[in-house]
Amino acid sequence: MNSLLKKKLVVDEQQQEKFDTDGFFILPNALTSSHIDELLRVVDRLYTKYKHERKLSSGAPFQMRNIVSVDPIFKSLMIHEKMLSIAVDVFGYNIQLRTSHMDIRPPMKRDHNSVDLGSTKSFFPWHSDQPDFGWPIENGMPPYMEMKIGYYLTDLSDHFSGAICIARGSHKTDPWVKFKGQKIIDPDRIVEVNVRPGSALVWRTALYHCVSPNYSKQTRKCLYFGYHPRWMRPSDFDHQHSALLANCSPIELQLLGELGSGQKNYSGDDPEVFPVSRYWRPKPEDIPLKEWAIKKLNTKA
Ligand SMILES: O=C(O)CCC(=O)C(=O)O
Repeated sequence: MNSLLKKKLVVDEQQQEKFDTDGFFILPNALTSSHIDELLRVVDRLYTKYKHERKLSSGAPFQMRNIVSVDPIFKSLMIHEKMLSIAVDVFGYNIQLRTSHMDIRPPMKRDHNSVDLGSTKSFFPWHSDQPDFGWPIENGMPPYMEMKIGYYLTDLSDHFSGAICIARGSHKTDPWVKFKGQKIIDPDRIVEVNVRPGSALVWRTALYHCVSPNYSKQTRKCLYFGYHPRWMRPSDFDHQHSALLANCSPIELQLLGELGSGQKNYSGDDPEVFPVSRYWRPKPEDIPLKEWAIKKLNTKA
């Protein structure tokens, strides 16, 4: 049973075409400047706290996972109406969060480890997102297992300012070429996502990606929300803690990996004789995002 809608909520034909062919599209002005400021206040508070607690050096990068459980502002970004509509458009309504993270990358000195973009010896080698032991591979390529939305809170419009770099179309065809006896990513396919604050990147995480060195004067700050089907296991949590789940809406519960009803009958109502996972075979109340999307489509029409 396919969880894709027959029509799109917000994604237009060109965006879908780009997402299918190149594996990504960029949305300038996804966040307002006041929203960026509010997010930055929380990001900075967390960064200051952990920098101190973990005794990080001033140039050390910092990543924090499962941020939706850390501050309500991240949980509310998870249900940002337009961005959630985009996730539903490109991946369907039977989805949940696989991961949510913030990534901080202070300016760095130019050295031999940073110049060679994405090389195995560099600070951030080319990779695609996958669990240990990888995805099942078919005809040399991974299937479509997940997508992410990246939110960029600082200015990344300059070359080498710490922006993510992606290999265009590498979810579909092998991007590696031979150069001087080595395998490198085809330079013609590399896109450095040089964007203004508030931009979002909607992308398939099967794309090979790395990060450009940050030779700018400011610390790069961004957030990622990764979505995958509900029948997979998230990477940041098994079940989220009860304090986070208390007072959540049905849609928030679904996205946080629970049943939308808030009940815990994960194996169905007859687990002794006929257990059936509600992730594998959901009831309508388990996936309120479906009803939400259909209602939105009907009001749009
Ligand atoms: O820091 C970045 O922009 C890249 C993060 C990354 O590799 C990922 O989200 O998988």
